[in-house]
Amino acid sequence: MTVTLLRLPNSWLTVSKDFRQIYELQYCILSNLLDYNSSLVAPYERPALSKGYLLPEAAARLPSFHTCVGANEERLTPKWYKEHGVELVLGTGVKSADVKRKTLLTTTGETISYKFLIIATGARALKLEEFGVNGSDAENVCYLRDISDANRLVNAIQSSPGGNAVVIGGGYIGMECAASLVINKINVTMVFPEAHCMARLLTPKIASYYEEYYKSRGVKFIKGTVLSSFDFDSNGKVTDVTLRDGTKLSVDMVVVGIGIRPNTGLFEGQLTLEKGGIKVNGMFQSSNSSVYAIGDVAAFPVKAFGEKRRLEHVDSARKSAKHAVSSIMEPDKTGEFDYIPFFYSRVFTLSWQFYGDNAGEVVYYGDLSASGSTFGAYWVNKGHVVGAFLEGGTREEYEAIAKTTTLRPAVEDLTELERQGLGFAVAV
Ligand code: NAD
Ligand code: ISD
Repeated sequence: MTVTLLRLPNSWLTVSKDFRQIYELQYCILSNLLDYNSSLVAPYERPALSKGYLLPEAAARLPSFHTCVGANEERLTPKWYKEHGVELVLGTGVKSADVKRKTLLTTTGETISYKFLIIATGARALKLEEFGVNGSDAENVCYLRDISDANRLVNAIQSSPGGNAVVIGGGYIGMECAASLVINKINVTMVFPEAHCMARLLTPKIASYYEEYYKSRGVKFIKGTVLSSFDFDSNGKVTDVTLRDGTKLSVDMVVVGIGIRPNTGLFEGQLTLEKGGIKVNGMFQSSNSSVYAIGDVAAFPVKAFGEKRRLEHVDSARKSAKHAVSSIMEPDKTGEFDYIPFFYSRVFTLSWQFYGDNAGEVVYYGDLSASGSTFGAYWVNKGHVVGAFLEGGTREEYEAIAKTTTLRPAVEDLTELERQGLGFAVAV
């Protein structure tokens, strides 16, 4: 039986090694449906877009980063889908879904029936208009979610040699794009409302390390304020950015990374939602037993935290995809998903990983004042290590902090934990 893969751009969410088993069943996988017109390429690894794709030399380009190369697995080119009996439907959206009837209606007017549905619709970038600012359509205002956004960003970079960019947002997109702009010799000012960058994850002390490094590379920070309006030239290009604190900045280009919203629209009123996403159990099954949800759109139980989380990261996307497939194919052999959240980023020559939960007291180790150093932190909650961050570690050291957050060892003496530093994790 053929699989219908309804794909819209950048859907590594749907694809895992086990994906090839799918063609034994009748499946439908919905992926990134809202952007369906913007790209006609087979699923790819989105993390490349804010990193290697933006480099001035030897930039990453398709087909090199089709899924699943990021997981060190086979590269799934269009030929792969053909050879494995997977129908790859590009440039087609789903207009409506009827989970009771188990049907989908596509933008081409086709009705598709399914036995199981895996929702991997991901999320969409929040637009400035949602905060009352107009101008997202200007050609030098760039978002970054899919490959067409990345192409637009590359064009803007190439049209602004030695120019000025304002990066709005201090999260993953803001930090990774700012680093790429600097590497492209563009002057960068970052603007975000919080007191420090990466506020969802990092403590002020860790964030300060990265901000100082960025400053040493010429990046300016304007914190505690947001964009208020743009000025445009007669061609509709943004020339100036005015901030709510009154600052006016002259720009050649603007990059916006102000967060995402899960694409749940098709299923609202049909499936139970939680944390802004589709609520699923430990098998990734939604409130309708034939419908599964994975990746950024799924709110799943994180056993170790005793609550549901919606995780926006490639690692949970890959692993949730694999687990959902296994839940469907081998329900008797598949247990509840047991996952420790993992996040990472690479900018300039820096590279960090974080595992677990950033809750509780923070214990730092290493030299956070020296650029290029190895340092880290543990989060200790209710007497147990629940989270661990490490900058500049080796593979073995990252494995050690991952293991530590899985085992959650008890810690009584925080001073002793600080003294042992990375050695504590290595010895666990
Ligand atoms: P984010 O949630 O990481 O950061 C959003 C940032 O925008 C925050 O700093 C926030 O304060 C700021 N912000 C919100 N409203 C604002 C406003 N009106 N003006 C200025 N700043 C505002 O989201 P993102 O950076 O847009 O990233 C989008 C998605 O891509 C996330 O899901 C992220 O996890 C993912 N991503 C991850 C990686 C990685 O894991 N390495 C890399 C790139 C993207
Ligand atoms: O690692 C990443 C990355 O670069 C993304 O864009 O995870 C994300 C997504 O938010 C997962 O969809």
